[in-house]
Amino acid sequence: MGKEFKRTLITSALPYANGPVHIGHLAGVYIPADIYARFLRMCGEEVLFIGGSDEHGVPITIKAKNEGVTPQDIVDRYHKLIKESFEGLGITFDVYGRTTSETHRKTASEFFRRLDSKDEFIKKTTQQLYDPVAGQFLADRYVTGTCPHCGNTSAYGDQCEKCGSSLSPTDLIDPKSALSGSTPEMRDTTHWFLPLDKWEEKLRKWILEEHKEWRPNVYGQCKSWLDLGLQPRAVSRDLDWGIPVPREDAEGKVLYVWFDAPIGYISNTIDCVGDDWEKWWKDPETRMIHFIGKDNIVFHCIVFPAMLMADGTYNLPDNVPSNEFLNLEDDKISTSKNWAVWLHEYLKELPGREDELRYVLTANAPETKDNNFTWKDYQQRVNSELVAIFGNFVNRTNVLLHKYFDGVVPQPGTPALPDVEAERDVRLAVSEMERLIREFRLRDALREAMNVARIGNKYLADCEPWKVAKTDEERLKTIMYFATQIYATLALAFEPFTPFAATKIAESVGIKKLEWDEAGNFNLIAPGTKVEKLPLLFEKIEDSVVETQVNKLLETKRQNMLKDWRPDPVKAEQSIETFDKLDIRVGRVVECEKVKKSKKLLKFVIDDGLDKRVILSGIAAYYEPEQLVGKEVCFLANLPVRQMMGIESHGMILSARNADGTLSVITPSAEVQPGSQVG
Ligand code: B3M
Ligand code: ZN
Repeated sequence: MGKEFKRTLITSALPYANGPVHIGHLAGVYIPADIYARFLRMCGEEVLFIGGSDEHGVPITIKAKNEGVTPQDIVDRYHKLIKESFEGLGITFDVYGRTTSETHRKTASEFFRRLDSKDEFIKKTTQQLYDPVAGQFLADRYVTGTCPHCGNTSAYGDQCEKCGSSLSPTDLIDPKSALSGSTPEMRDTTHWFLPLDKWEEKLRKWILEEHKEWRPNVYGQCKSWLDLGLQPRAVSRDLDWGIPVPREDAEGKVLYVWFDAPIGYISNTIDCVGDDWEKWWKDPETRMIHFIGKDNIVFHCIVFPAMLMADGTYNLPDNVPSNEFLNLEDDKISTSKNWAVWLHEYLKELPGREDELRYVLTANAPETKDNNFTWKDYQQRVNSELVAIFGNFVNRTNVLLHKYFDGVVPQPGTPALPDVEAERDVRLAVSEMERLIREFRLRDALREAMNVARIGNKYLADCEPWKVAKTDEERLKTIMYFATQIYATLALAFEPFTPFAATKIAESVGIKKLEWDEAGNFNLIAPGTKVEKLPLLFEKIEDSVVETQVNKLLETKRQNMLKDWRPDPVKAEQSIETFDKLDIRVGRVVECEKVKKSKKLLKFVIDDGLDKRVILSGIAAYYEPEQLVGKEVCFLANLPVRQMMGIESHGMILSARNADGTLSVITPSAEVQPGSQVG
């Protein structure tokens, strides 16, 4: 703090290339990192924004195994998909690399070798879980079991997703192999460990004393790790997917994914700038910012810094802005349950709405606590904020300028009080916005950007140019000149947040390069400048659009219910005589209609072969009455008569209750005479 920096290296967590990215990733990491990068670039600062895929580790090999393809197939597929969808959302990485690249293999191997040659590792033989059926050691996610901290029965060998604890496979209670389901046994294996305890004091001083400005969630997590005391951590694994440990006595061992992945930031820097890379990592005048999600805090604040300290030639991160989690419609986002809004699907299904997603995920960012994304809130924010405030001011100003001055910015006269006040308020808002971005308070910063549009709307409402137009041409010129300055300032204020809209505004006034120095400059657009007509910046989202998305999620819920469903246990044994007492028959539906004032009941008239009988059945939610007329159904004929909604029911129509709770009427597979016995 207070230190002057020449340049900023921004990293964003490398997503595992084992699936597409979703709104949780975007809100937590990529949108904030992109906002920050765009803002610093607009300030003319030297910036490098690093992204890329994390292509090693057990998440990849498990996915490959499930699909019966190679890990390489998986990472090739998802690297491409993720990279393209980030581009679609306007995330401006300077490089989007991959940890299966040759540069990375070399960089990570050299990093290990250097630490090894400085004797920074401990080589140790310990007992690890081994799956005798699959014939391999069970690292990380290859083993599941009960979390010793919270009792979650499906914790992974490296982490409990319920309570967030970071675990070792041997911590798990009642471990099971994810490969074969078998109970693992203990076997000896040798690994290389980084003694984190050696760096504990240094880490403690660096974080707890020198970085009190870090977010409370980050600082707090680091403090509790440090207070528990650090242990040596294995940096190798018994796996066949990863970077081989560069030692002769390490056959069959690869680098642990959390050892190689952060080095990926370095490799991707090298891929981006070549020989110049060291200035980004080693020059003390460069500052490094890691954007991550909260489950990655320990790796970025403790483990990776310890690796960098062990090397001794690198900078440490200056800040690690980490977000909490985003839930979706009140449930935890889950890749395995397909409970997510996937970026690649969003881009396809809601084309042209990239800014909207960026906006909503920032306005609702989980910066200080877990937050919730709902489609209702999405619609509400787009319609009442983007459309009604930002879009409204921009479009009104553009239209008025064309109406009165053919789109040419007029020469202003002497400013009046509302003009001076608007200018002052806009300046205040943009300087607040800058302060907040620099403190990584992006939600609040976005609010200040929106305030610029609010000030604009208030300015137009107060000055009423549509009235002044009839009486005072000179005053009208001044008003429209000032409104145009606010209009152009909005391009600057929104560039980090909604870059597509910002570009449109900038292009309409002929600004080629947005420079933050100009924010709040009320001489930004000179009189005589021709402002191009602008189509509506944002359009209202109709109910049907969000309904489609909500229905998609409901369908996912249904699918998950079907997947998780188990039949009830079989009831107690009964004799055939008991069964024979029940008179089950086939009848033909002669009439069927809804029962008035009842949501559940349908009234049937059944031809039972002897007579017609009325039966009520609670299946109105699953059938239109017409669908059933003429059908043959099975019914229980000898139940006592029962009154429902004032109607007598003479029996019960048999139906099966499906796993999702829906009911399906039982019909014979071929035509049968009404009155036939079932049994
Ligand atoms: N791939 C973990 C994750 O996606 C991991 C991040 C690596 S950052 C170096 O949560
Ligand atoms: Zn737990």
